[in-house]
Amino acid sequence: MRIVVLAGGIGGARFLRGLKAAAPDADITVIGNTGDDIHLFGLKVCPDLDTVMYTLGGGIHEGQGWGRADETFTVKEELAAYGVGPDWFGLGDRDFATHIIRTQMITAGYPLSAVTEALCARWQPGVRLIPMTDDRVETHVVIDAPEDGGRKAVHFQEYWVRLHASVPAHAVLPVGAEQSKPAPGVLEAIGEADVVLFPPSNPVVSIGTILAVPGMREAIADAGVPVVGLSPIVGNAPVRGMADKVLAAVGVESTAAAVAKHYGSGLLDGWLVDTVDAATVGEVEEAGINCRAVPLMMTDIEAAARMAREALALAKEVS
Ligand code: GDP
Ligand code: FO1
Ligand code: CA
Repeated sequence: MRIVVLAGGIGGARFLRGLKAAAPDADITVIGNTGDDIHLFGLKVCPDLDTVMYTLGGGIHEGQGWGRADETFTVKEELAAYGVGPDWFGLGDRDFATHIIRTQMITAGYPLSAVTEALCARWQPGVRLIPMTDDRVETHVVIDAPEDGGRKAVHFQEYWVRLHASVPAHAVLPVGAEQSKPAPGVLEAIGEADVVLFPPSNPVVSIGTILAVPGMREAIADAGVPVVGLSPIVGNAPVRGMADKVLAAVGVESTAAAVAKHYGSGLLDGWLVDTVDAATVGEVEEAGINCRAVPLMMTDIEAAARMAREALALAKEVS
């Protein structure tokens, strides 16, 4: 079975670990979010691609869900000793090697998709990881600029990591998305898929950014195969992180039903909500999306595998 999964970072990666366990013989293509990418110290950092690669390749810092296990921060300390910032983004020594190689290959003219394939040759994630586009797209967030009473756009990572999403976000802008095109292999993978899955990733800055690449949403909607998503919102709150803050920025309530409707019945055929949100199944079905309430907490790989099996079962039901 050929499965295409749109993935951000932590939530997407943990779901993918379950999907691999649930469907060991499936051919899984992951379309990764690159809107979180940031250039630091002259290096190109791709947080969501790296989280998927490290998590599925066994190198992730499990507790954080990002960065490497057994990390040290000597380079970071030396940069700080020179007074060279920013110091709020925790890049570890092992992680720096990934960014050095990625930047070296990009500078040599390789597209990000080729770079990602090369890095995955070491990590063997067991899925084909393709960036949503080879073109530069970076998510920026419009916040208040109290100093001049106006507003300013900051890089998503500054909003998310330095500001901890503690200030109101007025808009979320995937800068460069309009000029971007799907990376080689993306549309082909969607065209050949038997099912497309939206894991419990951030609907705005992960899945939303991937769908902002021109042609992506249409390719998925027109693929003629079941599209099934799993809610990252449980009991009207994100299971972790601050997705509610960016959902508010785009005018979407933090409820499992609102997220399904945000994706729309033109895209989604099926939607899984957690059992605590069983009361909203009817509301989602009224929107033309088949809905089931099942446990959605990825407490371990087997729990994620059960979720993946439920998603594949729903896909079969709606096909
Ligand atoms: P990020 O890019 O690192 O933020 O990761 P993603 O965008 O892929 O996923 C982030 C989302 O995962 C958050 O909005 C969380 O609510 C969601 N999430 C994390 N763990 C779980 C879980 O166990 N169950 C569900 N349903 N969602 C989860
Ligand atoms: N997230 C943080 O909350 N704090 C960090 O210091 C941090 C460093 C970091 C370094 C490399 C990397 O690939 C990811 C990193 N992240 C960090 C996660 C990153 O901000 C993710 O983009 C978000 O979790 C949302 O996707
Ligand atoms: Ca992300």
